[in-house]
Amino acid sequence: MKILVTGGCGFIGSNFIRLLLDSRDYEITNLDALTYAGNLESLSDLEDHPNYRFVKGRIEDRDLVAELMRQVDSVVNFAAESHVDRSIQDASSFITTNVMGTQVLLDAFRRAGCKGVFVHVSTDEVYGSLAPDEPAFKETDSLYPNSPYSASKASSDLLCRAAWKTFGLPVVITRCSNNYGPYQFPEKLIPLMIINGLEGRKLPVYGDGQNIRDWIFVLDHCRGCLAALEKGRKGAIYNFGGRCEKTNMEVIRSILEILGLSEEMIEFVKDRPGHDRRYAMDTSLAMRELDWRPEVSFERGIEDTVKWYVDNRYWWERIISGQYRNYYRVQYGKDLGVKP
Ligand code: NAD
Ligand code: TDX
Repeated sequence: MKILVTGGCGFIGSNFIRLLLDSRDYEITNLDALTYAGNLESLSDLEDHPNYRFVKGRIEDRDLVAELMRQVDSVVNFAAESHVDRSIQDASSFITTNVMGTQVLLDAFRRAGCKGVFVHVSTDEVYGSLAPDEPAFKETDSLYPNSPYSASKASSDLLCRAAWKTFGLPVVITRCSNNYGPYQFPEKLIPLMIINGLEGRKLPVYGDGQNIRDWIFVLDHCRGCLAALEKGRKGAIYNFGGRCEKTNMEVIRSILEILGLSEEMIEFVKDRPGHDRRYAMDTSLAMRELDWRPEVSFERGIEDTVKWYVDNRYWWERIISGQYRNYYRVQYGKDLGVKP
């Protein structure tokens, strides 16, 4: 099988490519724009793998996508603008990439007559926010996105559904809860808190710190995406989650404890506007149809993750200094052509 993985230089995409190259004999093309969130260094050890190639480009580039689509069977679409706070500052790139880019991929997949599957990777945030006593989200729930980010992801899900209904495109949509693990960009809660702790900086907690997220180790999510690619029912939506609801304060306390640091490092800051209170996922459909379940406990996953950031200072120090942006020029002899 030949697979186009989009956004493969991001957090989840790079872990997914690693999993594929370790466990399958598929040929992978990684199409990534190398925005600020894309880091070629996350896959530097796999650059020369015979089943892997990197193409720098945007998913909304029709000509490039059409050409690549003629060379593959299936698509796994991770490419997105993914940070809620940035979408509150400026939503425009979220519309371009998440909405328009997804439609370009769908159109090109159809026109090229790809024989495989189009897996669209989405998020629990499309369902909105839960009250403390409400049941976990099901795939049949209505969409109530609350941030520009989640609204753009919900829009892309609906475009995928429309492609399935109108053209019979073999689309599978996955919706996952909050991921954590190696190679996550240090703007997201867990890597930010680990790195601030290691650097002796304050840990900024939004609002009262009682917002609840369902945390899943990234490899469990990647296994789910692979199951969706290989076994997913066409037209289906599958929820993935870690069955691990925790308040932000609980997560931060676990990190401080592993690092042997005091809670005095915590600083309560202004809340995120429109901050979703709680997410929780009902994953029974994926468990039944894909024979999937999360395998890594939070206790093990967070230990491993903290250890990874301690052991891989080089990786995140180059992000903080901006040095990671030079890697493309060093490897490919060309400028990135985009501002960080
Ligand atoms: P990320 O921000 O770490 O990575 C996104 C990648 O997409 C980067 O490599 C970036 O360069 C690339 N990209 C951005 N715009 C592009 C464009 N126009 N064309 C080509 N490439 C582009 O994101 P992530 O956390 O790895 O998330 C991956 C996907 O999973 C996203 O679709 C996100 O919505 C979804 N998701 C993430 C989480 C999570 O907890 N991180 C949970 C559920 C779903
Ligand atoms: O500095 C912070 N302080 C803080 O209290 C940051 C960055 C976050 N938070 C809070 C906000 C959230 O309640 O922590 C929680 C997690 O925040 P993020 O890491 O920004 O994730 P979230 O907004 O929950 O969205 C994530 O999960 C779903 C991903 O970024 C999305 O891409 C994914 O779709």
